[in-house]
Amino acid sequence: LADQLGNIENIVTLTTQQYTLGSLILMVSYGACFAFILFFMMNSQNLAPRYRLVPILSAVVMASAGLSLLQEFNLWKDSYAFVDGAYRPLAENETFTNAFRYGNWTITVPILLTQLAIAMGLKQSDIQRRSLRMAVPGVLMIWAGLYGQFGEVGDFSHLNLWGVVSTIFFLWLILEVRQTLISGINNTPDILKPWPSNLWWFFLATWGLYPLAYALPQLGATGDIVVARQAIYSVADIFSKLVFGIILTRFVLRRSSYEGYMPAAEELAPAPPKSN
Ligand code: RET
Repeated sequence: LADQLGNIENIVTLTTQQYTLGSLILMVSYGACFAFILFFMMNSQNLAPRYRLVPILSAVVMASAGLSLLQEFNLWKDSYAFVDGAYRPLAENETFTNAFRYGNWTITVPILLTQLAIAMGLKQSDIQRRSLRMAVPGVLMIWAGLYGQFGEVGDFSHLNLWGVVSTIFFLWLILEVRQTLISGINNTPDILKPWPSNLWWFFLATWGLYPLAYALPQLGATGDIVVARQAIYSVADIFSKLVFGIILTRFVLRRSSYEGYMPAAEELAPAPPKSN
């Protein structure tokens, strides 16, 4: 069985358009990640100290995801060769796989969940406890999926079995995230209470895209499916990491000023010396 396992990218020939679109999607994804590293770093300056880690962790996520997507981009380029008017897999002794994405999520998913716990204003011991309780099902979900995604070719029993196992961990994770948001709401000033409940829907909508991309090969091993899957992963990545980071940063910015924090540098800096 093991040698029948594989990824559909290695059995499908792409048109020039499909190949270019695939490269483009991967390029925009890593480009967006790298571009936002500095944005998140700068934003940490304006926050109360207890929230500063929120955008800093976003910068770490951006760097980590950017490197892994750059790797996927290079792998994409190496895995296809232009032969007889089409982009053919396995022509250059290299296979494509999305498995590196899963490797990367092992790092980014626990970080994203920790950011959530910090942004909810929980006390230190609760942040640690809640992050751990979310990270455990999160990582198990990813590893089950990582193993499962090698079964996209041929019969789908391996893909589906591990997809179900992974989904069970996902449901467990969803319950843990809900608990974090509920204790967050109790901790959040009235005027900011809509934020955690909107985050709940945002979380479900964006994290829910990943299982769709996982299941997609069952619709057929075609070039359109290969490209559509890169597109779904990219949209999911940009919203669950980048837009999520922007939302959390704006939320903790409001929390900071609501809790009476003023960025000290601006208040206390001496006036610039007059020239002449
Ligand atoms: C898998 C396998 C199929 C079943 C399910 C999955 C869920 C994956 C998710 C991934 C989230 C990744 C994020 C990455 C950000 O850096 C593993 C595809 C349920 C929810 C948010």
